[in-house]
Amino acid sequence: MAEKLIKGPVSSAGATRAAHRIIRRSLAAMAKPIYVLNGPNLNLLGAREPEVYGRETLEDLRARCERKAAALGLTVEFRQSNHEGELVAWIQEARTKAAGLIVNAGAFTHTSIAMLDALLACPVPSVEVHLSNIFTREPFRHHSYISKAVRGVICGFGAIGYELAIEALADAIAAGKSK
Ligand code: CA2
Repeated sequence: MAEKLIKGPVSSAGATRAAHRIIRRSLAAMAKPIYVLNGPNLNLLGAREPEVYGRETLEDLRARCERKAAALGLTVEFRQSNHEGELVAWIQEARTKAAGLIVNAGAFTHTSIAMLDALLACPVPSVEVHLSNIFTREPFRHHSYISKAVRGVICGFGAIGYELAIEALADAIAAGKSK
């Protein structure tokens, strides 16, 4: 047994080097922010439909994400756009600039093959988030084009869903997951 303990690290120098490589990569990834991208009309949060989307404003959501990320030793780049092309450009930017990606694509969730294609081409781990439970709402909200391209989907938990997504990404980033 003792012999095994002594021999282990010496005979597994290759494995040790590989482990160091993974740690170096994870640390480098953690130096990059998690991109949190919000789609159309989410700038109206807090102003209308609190029974569906909650009372928090988009700025509250930003502060919540920043707090959660900081607690996990991460940072966030939090953005919102009403324009599909701008969201596509930001997903493309995330390919090299982000450690991970959270997307609430708003109504583009249910329409955008362009966002799906951008996400499929994005090598960083990503999570789709919805404030509301899209499956208990109108049938046209039940299908998401982008789900196919993400690691996981969180919906129906309101603002906390963004925090859950950050936790999931922190785990994926630390594990050196590429997608
Ligand atoms: O539940 C979500 O997070 C959604 O992505 C929100 C989108 C909706 O189209 C998706 O089906 C589900 C809509 C965001 C609109 O947000 C508003 C907030 C306040 C007032 C009006 C719209």
